[in-house]
Amino acid sequence: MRGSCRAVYRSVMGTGYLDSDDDIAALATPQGTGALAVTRIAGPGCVERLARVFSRPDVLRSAAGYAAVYGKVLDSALVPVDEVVAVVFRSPRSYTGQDGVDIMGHGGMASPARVMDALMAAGFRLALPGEFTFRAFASGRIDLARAEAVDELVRARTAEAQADALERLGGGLSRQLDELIGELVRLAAACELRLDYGEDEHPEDFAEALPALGAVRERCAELADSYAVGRLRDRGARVALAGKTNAGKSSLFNRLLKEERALVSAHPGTTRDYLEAELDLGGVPVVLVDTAGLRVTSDPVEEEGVRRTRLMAEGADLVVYVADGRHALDEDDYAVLAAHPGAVLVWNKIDDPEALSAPADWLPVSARDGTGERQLGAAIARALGASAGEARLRVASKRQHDALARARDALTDAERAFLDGEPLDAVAVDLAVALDALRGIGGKTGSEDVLEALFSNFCVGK
Ligand SMILES: Nc1nc2c(ncn2[C@@H]2O[C@H](COP(=O)(O)OP(=O)(O)OP(=O)(O)O)[C@@H](O)[C@H]2O)c(=O)[nH]1
Ligand SMILES: [Mg+2]
Repeated sequence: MRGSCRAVYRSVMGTGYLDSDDDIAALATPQGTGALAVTRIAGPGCVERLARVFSRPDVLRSAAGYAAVYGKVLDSALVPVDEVVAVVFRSPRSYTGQDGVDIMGHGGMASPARVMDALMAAGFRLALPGEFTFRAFASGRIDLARAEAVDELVRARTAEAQADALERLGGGLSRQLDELIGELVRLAAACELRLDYGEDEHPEDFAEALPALGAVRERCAELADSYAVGRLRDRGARVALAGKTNAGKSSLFNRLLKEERALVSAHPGTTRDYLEAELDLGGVPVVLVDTAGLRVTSDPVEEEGVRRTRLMAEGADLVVYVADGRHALDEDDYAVLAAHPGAVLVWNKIDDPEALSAPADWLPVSARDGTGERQLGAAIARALGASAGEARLRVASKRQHDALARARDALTDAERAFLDGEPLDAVAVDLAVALDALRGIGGKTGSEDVLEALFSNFCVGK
């Protein structure tokens, strides 16, 4: 257990993360019906403790790492509660770095609960959110960037977000940061050397280091910028379909979802309550919202629907404004569009012989026959800023983004200080700030608040 982590424990939630000698247990699979449920345990005494409630204690005790032991979990009256296969991990070759066991039992609501009761009776403590991963971090097995990647991986909702997180978990980001840190250490040493010599002698020597400094600054900036896409892929976006009654919003909603979810009819004012559904648009998990058509109405229920549409549109990351292409735009359309300057503009019903041609900037679409559907998906992804570019490494955590931005700014200051002829002391200070920021990403200089905030948001059982 590292010293910097030990202090965290006292500030965090009473019992907790730094109590690493405890044997902990948690259900690692979702609750509900399923073939299997995995209950995970870890801690220095966890195998011995499990043996107390296991039908074949000696086989379990003598199991080597990676061995699978068949047996039954027993309650305190030694009555079997489930038939399981226990996969044993031996320190340090385990997720946490400690001894651990993944107990594979039957799924469903009842079996895992009875196994957990038996474990609690044997003296296990229920694990805190992210506590297994915290132990992996505390034992030095993974750094903080990889610990975050674990959480991002299990929460990923699209293949793209999952691939990004997997790359970070594999250490892609950590290796890149180590390289940048190494480069900055070298630059800081060069700077110190000049300071030791007395900078009046050869201040220009440090000028040779400027291109390298600029390259590190550039890389920090690129990584910080990758957050916009990384966050979108991680969190997703809300996209609201808005427009007048009968424009074809619900038809478009169904088309994008590829199922007949929303009611469609020629009767204006069909949709009243809004509908939501999740879909994957260019790697971004999008919550698409179908809303009540905008019009002045004397029906109080429909009026409430219109009010909610306006709220939805205001709260959305993006508005897709749908117009009935058979009618010219009027001032009511323009009023809505003025309120949503970034809206994606859809000219619907172009299959209809009476349809007018789409004005400039409007996407010609037919919700009926699917014309323009692919272009619409691409336009939404583009408007969300989700075009991923070539970047292979992406950051998805605000903490990482902020640290990279801090490093970028400090390095910009360092370059400017040198070019302005300021004393090298000033440059050295800026380099130290940048180094500190980059080291913080891996958790090498992690503060207690950061660790607490980070791990307490994890899933239990991870
Ligand atoms: N020809 C043609 N008709 C369409 C198209 N899209 C929708 N319609 C028709 O337009 C009418 C209204 O469609 P909806 O999808 O219910 O329109 P809406 O915007 O959800 O309407 P409200 O919920 O009342 O605001 C229906 O009769 C649809 O069949 C299209 O692309 N082409
Ligand atoms: Mg509708």
